[in-house]
Formats: sequence, structure tokens, C-alpha cells
Amino acid sequence: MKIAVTADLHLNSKHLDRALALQNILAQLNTEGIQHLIIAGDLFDKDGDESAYSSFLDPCRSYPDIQIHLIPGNHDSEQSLADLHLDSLHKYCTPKAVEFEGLQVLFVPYQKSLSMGDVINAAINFPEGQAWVLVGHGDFIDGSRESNPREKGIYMPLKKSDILESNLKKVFLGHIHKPTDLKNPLGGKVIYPGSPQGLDVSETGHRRFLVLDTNRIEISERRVQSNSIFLDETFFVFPSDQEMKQLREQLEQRLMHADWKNEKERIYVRLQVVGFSRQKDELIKLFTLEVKSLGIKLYESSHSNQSPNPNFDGLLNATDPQRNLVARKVIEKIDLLDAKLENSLPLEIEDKSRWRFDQGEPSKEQVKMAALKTIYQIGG
Ligand SMILES: [Mn+2]
Repeated sequence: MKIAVTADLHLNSKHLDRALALQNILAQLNTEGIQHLIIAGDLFDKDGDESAYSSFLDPCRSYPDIQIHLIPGNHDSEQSLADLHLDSLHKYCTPKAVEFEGLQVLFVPYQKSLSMGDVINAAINFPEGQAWVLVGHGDFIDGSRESNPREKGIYMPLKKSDILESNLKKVFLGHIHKPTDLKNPLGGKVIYPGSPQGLDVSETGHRRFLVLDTNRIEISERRVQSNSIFLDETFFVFPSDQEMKQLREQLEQRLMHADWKNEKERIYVRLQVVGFSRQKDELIKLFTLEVKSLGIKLYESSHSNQSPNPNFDGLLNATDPQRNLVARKVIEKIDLLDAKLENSLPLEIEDKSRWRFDQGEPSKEQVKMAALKTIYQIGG
């Protein structure tokens, strides 16, 4: 059988696009004939916020045959879950194993000041050879932990040593909103489904939910048809007589390509331009007009202290013609360093090793920016 998994909906009556994402997940499950949806915590944004209940109850009532399996996350620890009542809702406020056609799923609710390992070890007493899956809410610790930028500190940690047991096949965690690449589960087993609707511009791109096949113990993903998609793009410019062309190319590559073109109506972009320009004010004017004429919708923060969008704070004037010449040469050389380029390096460069930009190294734009700052003697 198939079971769907999501987490971190953060339902809030002020953000109805999050309820629409849930509605869309349920509609897709209904079409596919999937009858179970696991929600791995943070169903609600604020514990005890009654105004958000209908964002959950209304979509669920439209699909009464889909069973909802819910654990609390750190955002909905007590009140909200106690007040929720629905025939199709199964709440797990203490650790509990549930069997789905031969596969055991251990639900571990979020509990403050406990580690997940302590709870699991006490809770498992499956028979020898019984395959099982873990559902929890918190941080996975394997040394290269990706923290939740919204919440500092460590939440109900799960360590790599906690998941070594060979009958534990998969781990689904809520808390980190960035979806884990299915090809690279953390620690070999841990997958964060991620938030099905980006909460703000820091949660970018298409969102998804997961489907677990309980017979083959395989995970696949489905795209959520959400109402708003966020993109956060930084464009880089260096001094030349083609500065606007540089920006146009980046607009084309990053925002106007086929993937996004059909979805223009629901995409909200935060744009940042950094680098050096020979005529900064003129470039800002042209770029702003271009963005408008392309019909790009700009992201508006709900916070009052929002920075302007597009943001040009990182765009600096470069008026010295000799430095501009040096800058252009350096930019050309950095482009040649890119390991992706097929053609060989010029003879005069002795070190032929290439730079794997982005793969654990700074991005090409960051390298260029650092070089230009040195050339223009900014920031020492
Ligand atoms: Mn969350």
C-alpha cells in the first residue's frame, strides 16, 4: 500500500496559501487512491491559535476517507492538538507503533528536552526481522547538520548512532523545511519532506510531499500545486559597456526559462543585484524597468522592516577606467577556471587544476565579487 508523508504546514489564518497546499495534497491522494497521510509535526504555526483550525478541518472534511496521522511538532505541542476533533484524525501524543500492511511505523511526538534516541530505544520491541519506519520531529545530527534558520538551538535530536539498526528502513522527520534530496538521505536513512508551501522567500522553488510504498519500502515525491512559489535570486554584474546585457542574460536563465514561464502568476521573487557598475544609477533605472516590463511579481515581506526589492545595496560604482580594465581581465580568468568548461586553459597558466564552483566551494559569483573588492580596494 501507499502512504503519503508531509510536515511543517504551519497553518495560520493569515496565510491561506498553506491551507490550499493541504487541500491540494488531499486532492492528489484522492485521485491516486491513497488513504493515509502522515503529518510529521508543525501542523500549526502557533500552538492554541484557534483561528487556524478551519485551515486544517475544512480540507480534511472534504476528503473524509483519507486517514490523517499526526504527531505534534515544536510549534503545536499541546493545546492545538487537544482541541482538534475529526473522525479521520489519529493523533499520537505518546510514542506509538502502527502497522501498515506488514510495515511498522513508529510515531514519536516532539517532546521538549528529550532526545529522539532515548524515546526510540524505550519504545521499540518489534519481533526479530520486523521492518520499521520512524516518524519524528526534530534535528538530525551527523556532523554536517543543516539547521533550521528560523529556530536556533537543537530540537529533539536524532543521532546517526540512533538509526544504525538494520530493520529501521527509513526515517521521516519534520522541523527542517528544506526538502532532503531523495537520492541522498541524511545518514543514509533520514528524509525531511520539507514544507509543502514555502512560508516565506527563504523557502524557495516548487514544493513537494512524499509517498511511501510500504511493500517495496521506496519513497517517491509529488509536486504540490501551491498558490505561491518563492524565488530568491542574486544577480552579479561587473564593469563593462554591456552591463544591462549581463543582467538580461541572468533574468533569462533564472526566471524566464521554460520551468517558470507557465507559472509566472504564482511566482514571487526577491531580487538582489550585487557587483560593480560603471553607471550604477543608470543601470538601476534600466533594470527596474526591465523587471516591470517582464511582468515579474516581486515578493513583499510581511515584516515592517523589509529591505527594498529589488535590492541594490551590494551594487557599487566603478569609475576608474584602469581598474575596470584589470577587473574585466580577472573576470575572464575566473571564467576559465570553471571545471565545467571543456576547452583547455591558456598555455601561460601553469596550474591546470579547475575550480569546482558551488560544490563545497564558494560560487563563481562570490569568487568574482571577492576579486573585484580587492581590485577596487573595498573592505580591505
Ligand atoms: Mn516547522
